[in-house]
Amino acid sequence: MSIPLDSGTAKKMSAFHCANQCTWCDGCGDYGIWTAVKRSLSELNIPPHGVLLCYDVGCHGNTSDKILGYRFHGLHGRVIPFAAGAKLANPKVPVIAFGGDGASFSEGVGHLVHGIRSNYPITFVLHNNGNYGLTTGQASSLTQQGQPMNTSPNGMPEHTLNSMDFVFSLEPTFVARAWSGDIAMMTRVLKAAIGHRGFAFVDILQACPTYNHFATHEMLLERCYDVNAEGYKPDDAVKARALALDTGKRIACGVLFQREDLPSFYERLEPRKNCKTTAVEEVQIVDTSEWGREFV
Ligand SMILES: Cc1ncc(C[n+]2csc(CCOP(=O)(O)OP(=O)(O)O)c2C)c(N)n1
Ligand code: SF4
Ligand SMILES: [Mg+2]
Repeated sequence: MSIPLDSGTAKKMSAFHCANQCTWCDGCGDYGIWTAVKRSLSELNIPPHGVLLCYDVGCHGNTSDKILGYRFHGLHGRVIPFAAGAKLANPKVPVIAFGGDGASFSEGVGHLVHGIRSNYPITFVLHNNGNYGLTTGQASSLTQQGQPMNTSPNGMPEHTLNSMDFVFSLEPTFVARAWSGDIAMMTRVLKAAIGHRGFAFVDILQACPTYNHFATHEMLLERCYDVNAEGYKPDDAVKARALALDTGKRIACGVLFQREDLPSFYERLEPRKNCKTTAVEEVQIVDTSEWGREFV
């Protein structure tokens, strides 16, 4: 692990407790993901003041004021550039970005491409509920083709984007999958992702009982299994890609692929090599008026 994660003192999940009431629908998978995030951070001994949690816009984004920690709640589809920028400014702090399937595979898909390609040293958690939840059940590019949704009552006409095939085509260094009803598995996967050297992509299949009637909690409970518990080793990208795509009968969850031999974006920056300080520690007031006069 390249990131020092243990702050030295044992922390409890309750350290992340926030008094604001949750507004998610009954049975929403966001409850499970929210719990697993708190659990993984406390098990890693990361206190609320030792992590940056960056939320996109959407139902999942409403977690931003239901948890303690340094938090950011941005524009739809734009969470990755913010999270990456914050991490580059202060690489000592673990950064976790959260995005919906709508944000990440439509409005913000370009950011996802370059997040993976650049291997920014951040964790990205996809709340994959297969629709635009906050805007009341619009079809997203990950909704099943033909599925009637509020914006396409006759069935979504376009074909569904194969998100895992797409992610693997970008040569990621970490890919994991979990589902919102299995807190123990989400916790294990999140802990591995937070400790990863570069960009960690975590796909969490999330129940949305209000609008997603095609990948329900019950269906996920039946099909999802822990591939690592069956002896699978996540060191072969070709095997991992095939496993990730084969969801017909069973859905492989756990750490699907990881390589730690490639440096992260920060480690590749020449000016930062051998630097003892971080960019935030170098901030100072500089009088630029003299240089400005050249242009007047
Ligand atoms: C650029 C932009 N496009 C559209 C919207 C409207 N909008 C807000 S939330 C949302 C749906 C979010 O869906 P998703 O990202 O999947 O998150 P979920 O609500 O499902 O968690 C949309 C379309 C917006 N705020 N900004
Ligand atoms: S609409 Fe779906 S994702 Fe949004 S709060 Fe309700 S169940 Fe959760
Ligand atoms: Mg969604």
